[in-house]
Order: sequence, then C-alpha cells, then structure tokens
Amino acid sequence: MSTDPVRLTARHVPLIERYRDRLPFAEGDPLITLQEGSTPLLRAPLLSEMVGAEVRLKLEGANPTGSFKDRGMTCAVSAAVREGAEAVICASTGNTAASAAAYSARAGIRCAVIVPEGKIAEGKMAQILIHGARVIALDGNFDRALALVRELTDKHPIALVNSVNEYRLEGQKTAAFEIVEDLDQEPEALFIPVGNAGNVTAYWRGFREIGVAPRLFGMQAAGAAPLVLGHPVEHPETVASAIRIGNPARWEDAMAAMTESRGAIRAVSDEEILTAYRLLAAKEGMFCEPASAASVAGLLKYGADGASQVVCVLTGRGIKDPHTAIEHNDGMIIRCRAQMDVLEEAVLG
Ligand code: AN7
Repeated sequence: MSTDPVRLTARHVPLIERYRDRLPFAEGDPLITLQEGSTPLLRAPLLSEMVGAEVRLKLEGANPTGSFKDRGMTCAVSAAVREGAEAVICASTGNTAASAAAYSARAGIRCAVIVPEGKIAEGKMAQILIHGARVIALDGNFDRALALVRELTDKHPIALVNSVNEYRLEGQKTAAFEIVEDLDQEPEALFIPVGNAGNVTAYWRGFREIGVAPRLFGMQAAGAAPLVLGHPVEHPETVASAIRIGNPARWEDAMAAMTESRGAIRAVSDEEILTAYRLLAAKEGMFCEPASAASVAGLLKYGADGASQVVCVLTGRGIKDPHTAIEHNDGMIIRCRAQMDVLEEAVLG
C-alpha cells in the first residue's frame, strides 16, 4: 500500500512524469513541477453549430499559473536546476514571466523578468510580483526586451527561459499528445494564436512525433501580424497584449509548421478578437484572455475549411486581464438603493 494519502491518477501526474519517454529527462533528475498539463478538452456546442464542425476547446488556462507556458516552464526550470543555475530570466508579454516566477519560486532560485512597461495585463503583473520575481519594466516593446535579454544571457550565467530555449518547446509539445489521446478521431484542424511563434512550432513537433498531421491555422492580431505581412512590425499594437509581438523568434519554424501541415497564418482584427472573447464567455461559459480568443476569432472569420474535427487552443485564463473584461462585456451593473421596490425593479425590470 502506498504511504502517500493522495491517490494519483494519470491526470494528476506532473507533465514530465506523464511523458517522460518523450522528454529529455531521466528518472532521478530534479523535477520542478506544479502539476501542470493534463488540461481539459471541452466541447463547444454553440461554436460547433455556428461553423458546422465538431469544435473543442483545449483549456490551457487550467494550468497552475493560468496559461500554457507552464508546460514549457516545468521543463526549462527543471533543466536549469539540473545544470546548477541559480537564476532564470525572460522577456515577456506577461504569461511567460508569471510562469517563470512561479516555477523559480518553487525551485528556490532567483527570477528576473523584462516586460514592456505598462503593456502587460494586471493579473499577470500581480502573479509575477507575488512570486517574488524582479520586474524590469522596459521602456521598449517585447521584441526589444527579447533582443536585450538574449545579449545579456550571452554575457552572464543566467538561464534564459524564453521559447528560444529548446526545453520550452519540448514541454509545450505535450499538449498535442493530450489532444490526440482525448479525441476518438484525429483532429483535422487546430486553430491557435501566434505571438512569438513558439507554441505553434511545439504543437507541430508534438503531432509529428506521434504521426498525426492536422492542419495548423495560426492567428495573429491584425496590428501585430508580421508573419501574415511577411516582414517585422516595428510598432505592434493590439488589445491582445499577450501577442503584441512584431518580430517572432520562431519565425521560420512556425512558417514551416503551417506550410507542412497545409494550414495557414492569418490575421484577425481587435474587434473580431473581442467579439469571439465575449461570445466564448457569454455563450460557452468559458472566460479566456483576449489573445486566446484570437484562435476562435479565426475559426469564425475563416471557417473550418472542410474539417469536421476542430480544436481551438485557449492559451490563457480570462482573469489574468480583468481590465479588458470590464471594458468589453455584455453584462451590466445596476446601482440599487437597499429597498425592496427598487430592488424588484432592478432585478425584474
Ligand atoms: C495567452 O508571455 O510571448 O506564439 O512572453 O501569453 O508561443 O508566443 C506570450 C504568448 C498566445 C502566443 N496566448 O504564444 C509571453 C508570450 C497567450 C500568450 C501566446 C502567448 P507564442
């Protein structure tokens, strides 16, 4: 009989343990985990009806820090600890930083994050700070932050945990394994938001490793769509702050993934993103962050392209960005005097 009072099922196993045979970690290696991965694949009845296909949502916001970044971060930080690192660093639009801060806290190592000043969602800043990381608020955008942090880590022995780190992609590819395990049929199309382009690259790697090939449809915000335009965007702008990126580090890898899968890279406007964001929350009960809604915005705008089994990746949780939710919603607040007739009018009127 086990001495551990908690009975572990497949779903409660740390990502590195669940997929150890497909990841570069051996038994006995340090394991820094917050029990990430094994996220739900939720049917979306209304979306399915709207696009005439079976649509499911991969809920990456169910990861411990509320985004898919945890899959890569358990690997990147475990590897950093294995290599004796005492500190990690990343440039970030918010989620990578929140994840790095949490996993570093768990590992007992220092963490610094470089973020574009005033441009990351409030919930992410709260996460980074409460985990005790050092925030460098840069007078420049994400692309500049990434260029600087790459230069810095060439000079100093600090582990870089952006998705230029191979361990990040190795961890993130596991989401593709889970989707195929959870579906009875193979997915035919995957819609996914694209920022620095690490995640779409990782999904393709994961699908290829297990011999499946859904078409990958990458979605960029129209104001930050370098891959669609074919050239870097110097001043990217979008309401979806997580993907406000003008020069993705995984440019070639991501384009190869979309070409090889016979998919496409496309743009969706902020308005289309916000429409999908509100629809997901108000009609499917699923509150994701604006960047995540880009995947569904793309599905609604361009259609399923003949696919009957479709997965949209919802990369992060809505509560990370309360400001955008309070600005753009279909709900209402009615101020009310504490008196029955006024209350009746407010509730029933
Ligand atoms: C919710 O945190 O780049 O194409 O620094 O947070 O792999 O970059 C975040 C990216 C999609 C895009 N959805 O993924 C960062 C960062 C959410 C995100 C993306 C991000 P990539």
